[in-house]
Amino acid sequence: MNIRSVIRATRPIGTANAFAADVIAGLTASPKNLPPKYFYDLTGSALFERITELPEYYPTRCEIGILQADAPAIASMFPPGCALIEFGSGSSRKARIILGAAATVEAYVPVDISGDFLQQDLAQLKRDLPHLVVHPLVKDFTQPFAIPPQLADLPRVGFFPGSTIGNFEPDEALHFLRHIGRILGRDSLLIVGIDLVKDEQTLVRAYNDADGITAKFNLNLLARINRELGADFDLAAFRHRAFFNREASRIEMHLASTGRQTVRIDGMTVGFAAGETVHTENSYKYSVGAFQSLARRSGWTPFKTFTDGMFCVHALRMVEEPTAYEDAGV
Ligand code: AVJ
Repeated sequence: MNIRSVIRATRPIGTANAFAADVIAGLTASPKNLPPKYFYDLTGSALFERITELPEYYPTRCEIGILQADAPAIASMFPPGCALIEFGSGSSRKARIILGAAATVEAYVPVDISGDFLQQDLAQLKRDLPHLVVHPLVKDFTQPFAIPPQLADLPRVGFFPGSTIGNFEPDEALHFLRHIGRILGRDSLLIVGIDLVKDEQTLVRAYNDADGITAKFNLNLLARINRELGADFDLAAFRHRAFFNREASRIEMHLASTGRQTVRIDGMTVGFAAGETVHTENSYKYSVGAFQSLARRSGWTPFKTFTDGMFCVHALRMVEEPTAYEDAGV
């Protein structure tokens, strides 16, 4: 079946044809772009793990350092007997740091679209913290979902580490923070990690590592399109580009075509001019004040920050009743 017929298909959109549809939409747009969520197939996830260990890539190390240093202070804000709800947990490594210091947490609810996530991690977590109720939810956390009924009455603390929110456009980040507010409800707390804006050299190096792992991570997107959609991208004919866009306060990653070329994707042809790029990722960087202002506009009240000067973990509180989806006006 070719891609156009996939796009036309009337059956429910599954993950494979959603990928095909997003790839075609992005590569026929001007300027060309691809959604960063598709970086994370098996190969891409392994490459991302290697990125987090690179000397140049400071965010993961810094956030873990902050969580370790400030876990007791963070835990001291938690209401007794609360549920810790993690958005897009992947590995429970960061939650574990908090859970180790927060004996008062009654339940841990990791929410992730990938069903095979952390089964092993969770088994180990249950052994380490036998009092803890662990209740994973296999859900797309960007969509509304209900807290399991047996946990619904517990006070709620949200956890969204990893600067993942930096992948969203600022208005999308605002919507997402509002959405989390509706899921967690009034009086909830939210712990969110976001990378800080800083000097250009540090930022640019973090996305242009000497070993070229970030380049491999970026190019894997084209390799994945070849593997899964039968395209014929020549990976040697594209170069990794990453730079800081100061006006927009974001790192941009692109794949630049080394020359004029055409690529076939299942019967369709996409042309590239020499030097033309596919924009593959934005990673927004926020000052403490800029993120707090975004949080306020999403209905959250900034409560406390934990920072090492490189990365910031924000604690936010939902003081008012969150606005309903229909009358949010955003
Ligand atoms: C997982 C989105 C936080 O933006 O720093 C790392 C992804 N891209 N190197 C980031 C990423 C290139 C990362 N986030």
